[in-house]
Amino acid sequence: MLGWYPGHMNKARRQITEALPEIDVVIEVLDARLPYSSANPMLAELTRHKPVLKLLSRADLADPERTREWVAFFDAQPETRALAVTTTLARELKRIPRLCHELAGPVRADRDVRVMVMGIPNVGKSTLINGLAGRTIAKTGNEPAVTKRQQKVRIGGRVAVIDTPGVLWPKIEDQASAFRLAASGAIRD
Ligand SMILES: Nc1nc2c(ncn2[C@@H]2O[C@H](COP(=O)(O)OP(=O)(O)OP(=O)(O)O)[C@@H](O)[C@H]2O)c(=O)[nH]1
Ligand SMILES: [Mg+2]
Repeated sequence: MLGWYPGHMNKARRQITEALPEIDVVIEVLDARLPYSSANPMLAELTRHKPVLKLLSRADLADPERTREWVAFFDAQPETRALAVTTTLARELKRIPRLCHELAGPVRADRDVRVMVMGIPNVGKSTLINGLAGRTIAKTGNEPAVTKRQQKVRIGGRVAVIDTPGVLWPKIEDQASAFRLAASGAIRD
């Protein structure tokens, strides 16, 4: 596996690190079919001082009972809320701005709550941005590395969200996880 980790992901991770000090809330997008394997430990380390909304995307493709258990598990963690959605259905995203405000706590009245959307490639981050904004501003597609750079969008309700390129981590130790990630489309064919 040595040397597989692409340069664009290094860059994406660096830019996430640079932008993080200004961020109030992180939305970590996970694949509802593989909530454990789609969680990037590198991002968890970067964001451990931020409140986080764990968004389980592709709920339409996952086992509803298992998904409920995962949501309850994440919801019980400190400074963490969880929500399972079919990200392509904008109506399922309506609760997200309010959840971001709750997680952020009080912010100055003259500025937006700043939210950064992050996660592995091809999990639905840009689809989420478009659904929240109510218009197509981010390019989406069923392959990894569609998003090349950060993009900030104000979605109303005093919330601004930043889309980021998908990031994996250099050494995927667990072979079962590597297989699930490949099957989910996070790694190029
Ligand atoms: N079935 C289903 N498909 C989804 C859902 N959310 C996103 N998709 C599809 O998943 C694919 C990837 O979506 P994107 O929003 O481009 O993913 P991304 O995380 O921005 O990907 P990168 O920018 O490459 O990191 C697209 O074909 C979406 O239509 C969902 O909840 N259910
Ligand atoms: Mg994208």
